[in-house]
Amino acid sequence: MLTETTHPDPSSLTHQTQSFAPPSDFAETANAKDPDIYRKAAEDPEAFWADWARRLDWITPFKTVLEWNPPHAKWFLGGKLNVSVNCVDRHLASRGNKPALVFEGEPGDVRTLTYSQLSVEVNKFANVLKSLGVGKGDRVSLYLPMTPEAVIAMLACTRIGAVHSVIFGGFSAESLQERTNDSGAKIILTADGYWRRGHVVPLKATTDEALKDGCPLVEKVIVLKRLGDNLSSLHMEPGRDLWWHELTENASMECEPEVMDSEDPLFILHTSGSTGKPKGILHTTAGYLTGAMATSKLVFDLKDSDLYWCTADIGWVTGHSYVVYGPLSNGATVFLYEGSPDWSVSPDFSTKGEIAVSKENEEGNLTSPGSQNRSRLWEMIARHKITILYTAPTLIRACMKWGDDHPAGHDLGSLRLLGSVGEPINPEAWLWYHKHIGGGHCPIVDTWWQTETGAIMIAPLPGLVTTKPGSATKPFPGIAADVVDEKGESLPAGQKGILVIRKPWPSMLRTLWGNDERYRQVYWSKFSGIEGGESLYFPGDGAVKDEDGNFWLLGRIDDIMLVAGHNLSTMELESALVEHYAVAEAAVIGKTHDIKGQAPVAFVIIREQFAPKIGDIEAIHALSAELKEHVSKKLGAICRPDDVILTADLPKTRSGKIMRRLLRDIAEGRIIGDTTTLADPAIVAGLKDKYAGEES
Ligand code: 6R9
Repeated sequence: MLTETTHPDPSSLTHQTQSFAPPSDFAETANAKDPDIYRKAAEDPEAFWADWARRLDWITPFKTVLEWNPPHAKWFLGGKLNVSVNCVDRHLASRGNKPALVFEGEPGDVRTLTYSQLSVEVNKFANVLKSLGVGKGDRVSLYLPMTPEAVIAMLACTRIGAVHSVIFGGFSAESLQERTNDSGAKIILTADGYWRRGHVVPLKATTDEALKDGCPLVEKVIVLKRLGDNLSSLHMEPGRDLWWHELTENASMECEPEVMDSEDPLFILHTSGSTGKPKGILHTTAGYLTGAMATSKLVFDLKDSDLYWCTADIGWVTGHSYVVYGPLSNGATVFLYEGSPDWSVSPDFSTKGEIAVSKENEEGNLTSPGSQNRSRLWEMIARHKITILYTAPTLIRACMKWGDDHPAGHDLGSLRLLGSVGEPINPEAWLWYHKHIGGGHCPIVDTWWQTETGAIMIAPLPGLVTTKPGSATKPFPGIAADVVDEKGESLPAGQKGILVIRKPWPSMLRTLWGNDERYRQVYWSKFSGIEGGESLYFPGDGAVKDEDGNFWLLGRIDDIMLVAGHNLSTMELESALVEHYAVAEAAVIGKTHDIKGQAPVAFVIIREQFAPKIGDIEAIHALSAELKEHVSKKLGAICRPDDVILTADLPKTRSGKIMRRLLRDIAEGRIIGDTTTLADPAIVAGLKDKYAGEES
């Protein structure tokens, strides 16, 4: 179905005229500078991966590289190792005094932990877990803020062979309960709360709610004191709840690392998926770490001198692979930030102690006095001299909306590489990022991958690959990505189709926790009717290759519209809309249409300086009409949206992905389904009223 037509206007997405060759000074010193890496890895991917795996510290070397019984892969069989040893201990001799983590809290408190200090904390906390009866194979729920303790806790689990399951600190009690029960964790690690836009997110209170008759297996809760002594309402359940600092105070600084098999489980991470119960993605030890280490080193070009910042929360896979395991296995220095990108405490308040800036307001809520600060990110980059920034298109577009002045007012000269992840980045945002953040000289790595893939799959090697705004470019060496039709046949350049991975790779998910049948069905059944189809991994994304072999991701297959017989990806229309000077962000969906099958509907956020006044119906209609015309001119009349709705906000998940399913529900007048994973559920109600009022 996807392949009946080619692009209605081939001059749009894949024919971006601009391209950016790696700057020569960057290329000369890049970690990957031999273009032969691609050919060699393609000829013998197993040898390529085995070579990377050998760069880990092994207790017993592996004997067999791969055992592949589709859809089950085992990598580096016979090998024994420990992840915390690879992320901490092995750097102690050469990098003991090098910072491993540089942390800044929202109130402005800064903490640095060297590799030696990290080692002490990891060993101590591993002993704490052990003393509470946690051992190899046991599951542990982490419901923590973005403080160094989150990283310490993850590494402590790996030290004793416990399987961590991180639950994003913005999720509800219900989500915490569901995920904790699904993994069967008997212990939850949490904090009293954390700072977000000057307010406290009360993690412990939410944990209590989740535990109220809800998690029968949970025996203990360890509580980190992030907020100090000011939170009067905190309840500690005797016999169940324990303070982190009290437990660690006298814990031993030495904890023998557990000897783990290559294929022992490392972590479970739930992804929501578009419908139904969250899927518990299972990653194992050696393959995952090999993938995270190799991709960090080559895609981010990590050097010992870098201060690297990935803005993702550890609640997402990006936080697992590119805040913790990838950079630390490479001995890098990682920057961590607790709070919101547009907030600062007022300078009148000292930031000496962690909590010096906090006070309880009249309602008894803890607040930190401060105000909106849309320069916060750039201030931190300038202050700490951050060299690599890896973030999401949603944040880049928010910064575009806030205006160019914020980055312009700060010295971002320390930056040398920029990255993007989470969604397709539209060329307009890519170019803005390149110019206003990267000063025109930083390569941008647009990285396509998934929770399931464990590590980056499609992205440029920044010293080798010429980038084009909007394309994730080439599969990482050793990754056999392709674009195919419904029959699994490879498609030529320019034809839109389904992205597949033809060969197993080390960091691939091994199964869905407790549900191998669903694992087969979701990822491996799409092509099971054709010969060899059971070994084609189906990620659920659409893509098209260009003449140069670059991959252009088109969003989820579900987000591809069939308009009067033409396949249009929502991504292409969104990209065209964002090219209009007045548009900051756009989300397009296909709504059912009697004649055309589906008709595009656009929800558009206007840049602040061009936004019509509320109630100025004439101006609103004129701008909507102009935008319809703009899309029509850019992509062809077939793409003209039936409706353009101007809105202040879009429904997004906590990780910034637009929930198009909800927009479809709104456009088709359906009752809105599950909104629990939304960052702000109120947006949906507002949009629903708006749509009913403005539909033409
Ligand atoms: C790492 C992460 C995975 C889905 C994936 C795709 C979308 C991620 C992208 C991208 C285009 C990119 N996606 N990166 N689409 N270009 N650079 O985001 O994992 O949360 O599991 O989401 O995100 O649709 O299938 P996850």
